[in-house]
Amino acid sequence: GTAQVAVTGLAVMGRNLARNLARNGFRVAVHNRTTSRAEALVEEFGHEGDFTLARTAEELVAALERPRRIIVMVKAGEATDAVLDELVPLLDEGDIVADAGNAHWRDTVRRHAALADKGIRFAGVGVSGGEVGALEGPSIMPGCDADTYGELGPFLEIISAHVDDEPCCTLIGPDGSGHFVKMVHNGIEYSDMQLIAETYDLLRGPLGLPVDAVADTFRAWNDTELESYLVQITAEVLAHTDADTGRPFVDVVRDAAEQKGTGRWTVQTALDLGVPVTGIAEATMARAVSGDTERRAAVREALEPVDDGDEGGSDAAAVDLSVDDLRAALYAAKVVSYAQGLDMVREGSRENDWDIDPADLSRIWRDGCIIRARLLGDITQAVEEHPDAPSLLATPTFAAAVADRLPALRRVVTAAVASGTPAPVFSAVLAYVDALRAERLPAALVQGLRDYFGAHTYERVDREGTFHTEWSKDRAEVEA
Ligand code: 2AM
Repeated sequence: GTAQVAVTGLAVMGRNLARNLARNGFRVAVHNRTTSRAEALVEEFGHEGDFTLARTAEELVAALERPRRIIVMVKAGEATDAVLDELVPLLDEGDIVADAGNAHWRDTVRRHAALADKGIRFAGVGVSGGEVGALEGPSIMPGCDADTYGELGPFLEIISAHVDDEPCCTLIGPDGSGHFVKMVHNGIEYSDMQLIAETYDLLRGPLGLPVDAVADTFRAWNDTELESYLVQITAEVLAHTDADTGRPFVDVVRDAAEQKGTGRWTVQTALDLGVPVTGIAEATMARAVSGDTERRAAVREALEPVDDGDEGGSDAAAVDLSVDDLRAALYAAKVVSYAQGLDMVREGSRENDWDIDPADLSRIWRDGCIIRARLLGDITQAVEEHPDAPSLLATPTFAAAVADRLPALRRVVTAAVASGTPAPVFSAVLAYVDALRAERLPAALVQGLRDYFGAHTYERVDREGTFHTEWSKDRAEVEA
């Protein structure tokens, strides 16, 4: 065969990746379980480049030069295993299979090991950028062995987004590291979106702006430090009018956010690693609350007669909040949430021996992906200059940035609480910063309680050692 690379799984993401490869001059073999999809691709877009239509897995394998490079873009989970089961017996030692779907990173670790036993090189490739990104240049997060990257990387780097001449694609680390990083990316995406949503809610509620003014506000913010894809499309979505009713689009959409599960995976993994990603966690929980429609209705009704003294309505003076406060708070909260995400990547890397360079992430997230933002350039610089800083919040640039905006963030959370506007991510990241800054935390009391009921022991501030107080006897302290 003479094709340099294959794509199997030609739903919209796979189709667009295949077209992206062909448009960049690569000879691409295309295959899909349901052949009509592959035929349609060649029919419709064949003029864009050099496609080879493969009707079967055998034809796909035969179409490729060696070592073969096969990109799998099917539904994550069982479908991926089904495709691997079909392909692998047809492959030769040294061939490369890259899973570009949204696999759980633990599945990728498992598949990498299983295929390595058979001499097949496996890559888990995180791809972000949606349909348009897949076609025009996504951000790509590959996890694989270095020799595999040598064969596969040049293809991925050429089709990825670029900032100046730098590709938004680099080898993240071994086996599951690419999908791990993609997962954290998606978690950050959850918190970014929820923060934007909370900001919108406060602008419309307590500040009383009409929706078109909120749209204008986000549009103006996109020329500031908040410049980002998500802020830009927020302005567009908010400015959109429903053709049917003439009402703002955002007012006719049912307010129950869905999730495909990567936020949940991020939180589950973070809990396993013991890393507090409170922004991502609250964003994930907020989606669950929004989708809990029956309970929402029941509790709303049950609490209807309760007057909790909230200001309600749109009394901006009563809550002491300005539009500029929200801009500053949104930036600060984003920074905190990114800091938490980067901490999680560092811990995951340590736990799995992946040796991930955190500066790589912010660098390849600068363009192509959903969380692309001006902020990511500054994060890259800070992490490069201070690789050993235990938190992004401990780097000079971002310590100053957050310190400057902390009063605004506090006013935003205060206003949210006073007006009864739920702002779980704003509240959570502020509490996180306050906890990190605190001289003493009430964790000391928690330790005392644990020692009381479970003899779990404690350490002292003034002496080395582990201690237990004999609570049920004379309350003497003993060395444990
Ligand atoms: P299909 O067109 O034959 O359904 C997204 O669903 C993509 O994953 C589609 O290309 C789909 O192929 C493919 N897919 C889903 N389950 C699959 C399976 N078990 N085997 C192969 N491809 C599958």
